[in-house]
Amino acid sequence: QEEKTWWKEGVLYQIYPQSFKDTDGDGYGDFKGVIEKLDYLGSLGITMVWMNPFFESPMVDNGYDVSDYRAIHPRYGSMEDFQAMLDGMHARGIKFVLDVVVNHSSDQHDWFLQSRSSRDNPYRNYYHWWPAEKGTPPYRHSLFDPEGAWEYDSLTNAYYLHTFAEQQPDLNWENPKVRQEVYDIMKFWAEKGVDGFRMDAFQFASKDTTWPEFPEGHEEDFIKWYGMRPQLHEYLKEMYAEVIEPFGVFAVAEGAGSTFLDAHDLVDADRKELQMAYHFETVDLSRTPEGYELEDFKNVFSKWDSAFAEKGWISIFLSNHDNSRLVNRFANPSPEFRTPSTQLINTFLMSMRGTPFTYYGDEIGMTNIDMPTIEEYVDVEALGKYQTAKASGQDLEEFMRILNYSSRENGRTPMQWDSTPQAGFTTGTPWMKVNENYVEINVAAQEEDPNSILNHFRKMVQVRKENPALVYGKYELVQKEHPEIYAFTRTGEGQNLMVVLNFSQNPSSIELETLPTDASVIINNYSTLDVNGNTLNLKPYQALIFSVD
Ligand code: TEU
Repeated sequence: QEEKTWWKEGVLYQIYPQSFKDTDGDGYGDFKGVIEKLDYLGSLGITMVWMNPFFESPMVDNGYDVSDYRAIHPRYGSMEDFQAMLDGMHARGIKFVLDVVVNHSSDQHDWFLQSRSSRDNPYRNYYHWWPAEKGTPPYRHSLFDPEGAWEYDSLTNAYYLHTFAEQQPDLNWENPKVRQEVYDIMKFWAEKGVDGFRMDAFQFASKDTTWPEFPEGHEEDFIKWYGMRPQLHEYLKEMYAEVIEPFGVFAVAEGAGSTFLDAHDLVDADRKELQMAYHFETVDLSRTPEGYELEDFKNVFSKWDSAFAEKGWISIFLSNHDNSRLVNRFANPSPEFRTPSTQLINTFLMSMRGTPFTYYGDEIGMTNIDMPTIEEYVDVEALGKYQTAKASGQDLEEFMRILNYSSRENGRTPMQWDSTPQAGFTTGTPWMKVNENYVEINVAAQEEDPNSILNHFRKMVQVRKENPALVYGKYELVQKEHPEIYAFTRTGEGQNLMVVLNFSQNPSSIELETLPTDASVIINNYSTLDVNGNTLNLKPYQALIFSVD
């Protein structure tokens, strides 16, 4: 096995800054708000924070369109506020992970303004241009723009490439100057003391600039066609030597290619590239209201675990700002089961090998909001998908049913702190509506209740920290075929632990060689333990970890 490190042993908490805590009443969360909540973060026991982009930006994609990588968007505060927030985290033993959005910039970035201004501008080849006299460029698919990834710009009679929105032109990573600019930006933040980087959409950074034709329908296999070109690895090695190693920081890639080999090439220690990656197979399991099958869920996690058993490291995540809420997708939002099922899914997240990434609000079981009509949507991805659906004659009613369940807006509503107006998030008008259920689901209410989702989350973070087998131990599936229960062992570091999770809303049972006792139980989301002979009987969504010795 590779080296033991803090980023393997840590628990990461993701903050969407515009939705966390507003202190100046403008309806957007800010750094001062995070500072106000530092003790709360400390009380969770988490050891890392990843914050989504807060840089200067026209906000076409909520900050994933950066117009100045060294400046802070005024709504979040000043550089001094940033430094105070960072110092406050460090004082509490929390490391900070910066979001680095460099597959593309904003079209308002000075580089792009220069680049588009003339064909012989020194910044021209900071981006990808196709001169229109060569005809229409070979089709490239855009993830956000129904018209494709090439945008015509009459100013120089040429097309530029944008994998995401048209206001997010792709940077030309084949240009060594661009790469140097990016490393300089990363150094700027590393010097301020950030401890890690999350590389946004990075698997798409390198392009084949001979622009071959791709076959019809290729976009169905997007990552295969657009991701992980061999040159990407050269650039990552360069980045490692320039930034990662000298500053002793770490970096996690969004996306892990389309094969295990791709993922290993990104993260194995001897590659000297990145340290961690996250894949989309889990979230892909649950993109419609019909939900997922436990069998598939077990398979995805088991196969990724075995692929990384000897070498390399991944993160484990079940939700983030690009997905709807954890509770709706992997647990059970009904009032009767929300608490035990969310506790179960948090138990699972914290007991797998791989660094757990938890998304703000999931520690209290925040849920999706209801947005049945397209008029309410602001997200550039949702609007793009709607246009595509409309243009291709899809059933729009069905489309909206799925969008309402799966859209990114669901995961972006303000944090529910208490039962005062706007959930204690802001004294003004929130940029995005607060979920009506804040009166019931909020931090203050759950602080009071020892059996709340929040207090279980805290306990579970502690359990992970105190049991190194949960971090480094071997994972083995137990009774793979069980239709309701996900059971597995984590063995190593002098420990032998068993995790038993009843994913069903009905009671279920499992026969085990070693059964839990009151003394061997490490965590249980119910106050009861029901053992009968060789059988462990579990309540709906009961989640147990016990020591087998
Ligand atoms: O997402 C990259 C990405 O591949 C998206 O297609 C993602 O899979 C999709 O949004 C899921 O619904 C990153 C960021 O996480 C996302 O928020 C940004 O919008 C995107 O890059 C562009 O920067």
